[in-house]
Amino acid sequence: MKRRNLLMAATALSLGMGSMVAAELPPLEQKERYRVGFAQMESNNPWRIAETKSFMDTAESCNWDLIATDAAGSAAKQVADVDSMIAQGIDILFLPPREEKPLIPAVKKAKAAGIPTFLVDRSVDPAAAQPGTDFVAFLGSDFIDQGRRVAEWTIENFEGEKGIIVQLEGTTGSSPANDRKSGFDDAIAADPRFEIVASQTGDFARDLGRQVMETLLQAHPEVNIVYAHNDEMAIGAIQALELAGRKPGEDVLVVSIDGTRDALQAIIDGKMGVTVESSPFFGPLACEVMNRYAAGEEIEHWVQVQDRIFTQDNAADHIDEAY
Ligand code: GZL
Repeated sequence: MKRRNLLMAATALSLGMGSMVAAELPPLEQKERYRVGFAQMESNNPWRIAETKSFMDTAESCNWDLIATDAAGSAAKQVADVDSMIAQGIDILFLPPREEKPLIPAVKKAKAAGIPTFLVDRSVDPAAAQPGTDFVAFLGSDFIDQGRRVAEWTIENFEGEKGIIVQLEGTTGSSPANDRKSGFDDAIAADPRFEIVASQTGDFARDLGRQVMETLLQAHPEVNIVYAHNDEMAIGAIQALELAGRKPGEDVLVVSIDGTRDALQAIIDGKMGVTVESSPFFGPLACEVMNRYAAGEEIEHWVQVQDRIFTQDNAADHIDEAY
C-alpha cells in the first residue's frame, strides 16, 4: 500500500509539474485475489457478447472478483462506469474504449488513482495517451493489417473488369473503424480496377448495416463489391442485397472482418467471400498479461493478437468454434 501512496504522490506531483516527468505506471501487487474492472461498451452484437463471456469465464480460474459494466453504446456512460469502478476500488482495469477520444479521461483518472489499465480490443488516440505511460499496454489485433488483407484477397479473387465498392464503416471514431478503413483504402488503391463509390458508418450493427446498404444500393445500383468493417454489418448488407433481388456471391462480392458463426455460414453458403478473424476471446490473454505484470515483468506496449483468414477453403473447418 505504501508503494501505491508514493506513486500517487509522484503522479500528482508530475501532473502538477505539467508533463516534465511522466510518472511511472501504477504497479499491481501480487495478491490471492484481484478486484478487476471490465467496462464493456455495449452488448449489441455477438462479438461483444462473446468478449464479455470470455472475461466472465476467465474470472474464477484467474482469481478475479470481476466487476463488469455495460455502457449500452454510450462513450460517456463508459467513462462514468470507469469512475464508479475507481470509487469502488479496483486493482486493475481492462477497458475496450468505444471511441478513441472520449475515453481518454477514463484512462487518465485510472492512472491518477493508482490503477493500472490495459486497453483491450480497441485503443485510444495515440496523440492523447500512450502505452507505457498512461496505460500499460494495448491487447488486440492489427486493424490496419486486417483491412489490408481484405483488400488483397479482393484484388486476388474479384474476377470482374471493374470493382465498384461500397464500404460499411464501423463505429465512427473507433480505432478499428479508422484503421480498417485506412488499411483497406490504401491497399485497394494498388489496383486501378477498383473504385470506392461510397463509405458510410453502420456502427458495427447488423440492422443499421442493412439500412445503410439499402440506401447506398439506391444511390449506387452498379455496386458489385461490399466491404464491411465487421460481419454483423456484412450480414445486414446481404439481407439488403437479397431484398433488392441481388445475388450475393454471384453478382456482388461481400468481404468482411471478425469470423462470427453467421459469417462462416454465409461463406459456406457462397454468399460471402472472406472474413479476416478479429478474435473476441480476450479473457485468457488478459489473465496471462495481468499475472506477468503483477510479477514485475515489463509488458510490451502492444500485445498483438494474430488473426486467421476464413474463406470457402476453411470456413466449414472452423464454424464449430465460432461465436
Ligand atoms: C474489434 C472490435 C470490433 C469488432 C466488432 O476488436 O472492437 O467491435 O470487429 C465489434 O464486431 O463491435
